[in-house]
Amino acid sequence: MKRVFSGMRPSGQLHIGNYLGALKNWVELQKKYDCFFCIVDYHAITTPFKPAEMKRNILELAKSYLASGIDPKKSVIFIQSDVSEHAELTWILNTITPIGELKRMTQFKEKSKQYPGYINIALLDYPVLMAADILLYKAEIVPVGEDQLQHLELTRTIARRFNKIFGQTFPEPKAILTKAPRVMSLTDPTKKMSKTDGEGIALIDSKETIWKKLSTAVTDPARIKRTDPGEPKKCNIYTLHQSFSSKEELDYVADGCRKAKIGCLECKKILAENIAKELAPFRKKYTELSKNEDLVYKILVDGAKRAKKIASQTLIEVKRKIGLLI
Ligand code: AQP
Repeated sequence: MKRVFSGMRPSGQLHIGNYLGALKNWVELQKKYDCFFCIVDYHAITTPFKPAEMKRNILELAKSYLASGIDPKKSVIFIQSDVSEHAELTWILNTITPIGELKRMTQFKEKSKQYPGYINIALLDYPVLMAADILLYKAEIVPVGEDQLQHLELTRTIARRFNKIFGQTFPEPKAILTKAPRVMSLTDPTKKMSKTDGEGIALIDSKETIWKKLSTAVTDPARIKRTDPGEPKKCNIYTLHQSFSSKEELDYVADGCRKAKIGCLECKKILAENIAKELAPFRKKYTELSKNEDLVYKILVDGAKRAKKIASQTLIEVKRKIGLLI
């Protein structure tokens, strides 16, 4: 069975971008593949964070994985820092990764701009840690959002380089994208929706909160007045409809927008209803898990054991190949 690896940073509540871009795919993939889903806490400390909130964020993320339908009987769910091999392999892969390649990464440039007082070596090294995450499990498939494609390409380069220098060891992993690989921000549709911005629709948001966030969201700028016709293709709300609404609703809002038969608020109300409906099972499961957090801890401890078994084998193989005493 082919292996899948993916992870998310415990940096805040998951939003519909994380869900549509990655998480929804994970649930499907576990039916066909041997899946490893990681809580990448070492990645989360590369940008500003509050130690007092980290433990809670890790637990909330584990609950989100489970509430979305990741089944711990089928898939391995674990915390990155519980498996020390991730950091060890990163160190080794650092030795074959030129600094220039890391400085070119878009995410490094963006995060450096966002946090000018926090440009640390680990932020630069983020993609090498990601490569180590994936290669430790010799994963062949990596379901991610579009923003992570550049990092995945670097993982492939690192795998190729390692194989060439030290002998065939790693497969070159392939990315799998969803139909909505880049969900845009509600307040600034030129930017991707992001956890740390806190403006996106969180998976645990109530119907009222979803509506509150959507009601002020940016639409086609051509629609200043209710009677102005618009172009759905230029509207972030219509793009979201494509992920949450039926064919009939899509036709209704597209036609209503183009002919100014409906206003943006009516269009958003339909979307709010549909998002709330789709996320309702997630919220229910999440609430149930919140009453039984001991079970979530147990799943994470068990997951780390299962992950470590494979990670340690790969690390031994790598150390032998590069000539370290073992
Ligand atoms: N807006 C998005 N659209 C589609 N996919 C997205 N992903 C993130 N944002 C979008 C995908 O979700 C997965 C988890 O991402 P992450 O936790 O590693 O962190 P991130 O990419 O940095 O996500 P955020 O939400 O933007 O968090 P912060 O604000 O902490 O940086 C990845 O597969 C990602 O592609």
